[in-house]
Amino acid sequence: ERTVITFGTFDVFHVGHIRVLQRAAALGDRLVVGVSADALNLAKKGRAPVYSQDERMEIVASLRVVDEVFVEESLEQKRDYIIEHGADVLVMGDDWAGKFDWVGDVCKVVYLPRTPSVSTTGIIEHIASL
Ligand code: C2G
Repeated sequence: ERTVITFGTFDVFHVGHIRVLQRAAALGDRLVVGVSADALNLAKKGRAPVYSQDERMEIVASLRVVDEVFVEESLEQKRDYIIEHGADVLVMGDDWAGKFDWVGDVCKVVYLPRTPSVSTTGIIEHIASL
């Protein structure tokens, strides 16, 4: 059995998110998703997500292509999460290209192209302008 792991915030869930998860799932038999903690987002982006980590986890866990979800507390723990979940492949969108090559000693690392012209920031700006 080939396990695929991926990570993300998945805030204000949109079509770019489902497409990367579907493409990640297609690379193996089982898809595990690390959903980034609220505290990690605050540290990384300087703002809290629109949806709480519990809500984001509930949404991602409900998807047909997702087998398991867990909280991603920090970017540095990536190798530990990969080992803990027995992942054979790490998938990330290509906005992260090269950034996680350092886990290449424990699994294969694949960067998939992002879906063009959809982003959480764009959605927030759109709604704010209504
Ligand atoms: N994504 C995509 N196309 C978009 C938007 C996002 O393919 N138009 C992908 C990203 O490349 C990523 C996943 O969807 O693989 C989740 O994106 P974010 O929620 O923005 O995740 P991010 O905040 O980058 O968190 O350990 C890494 C982080 O937790 C990743």
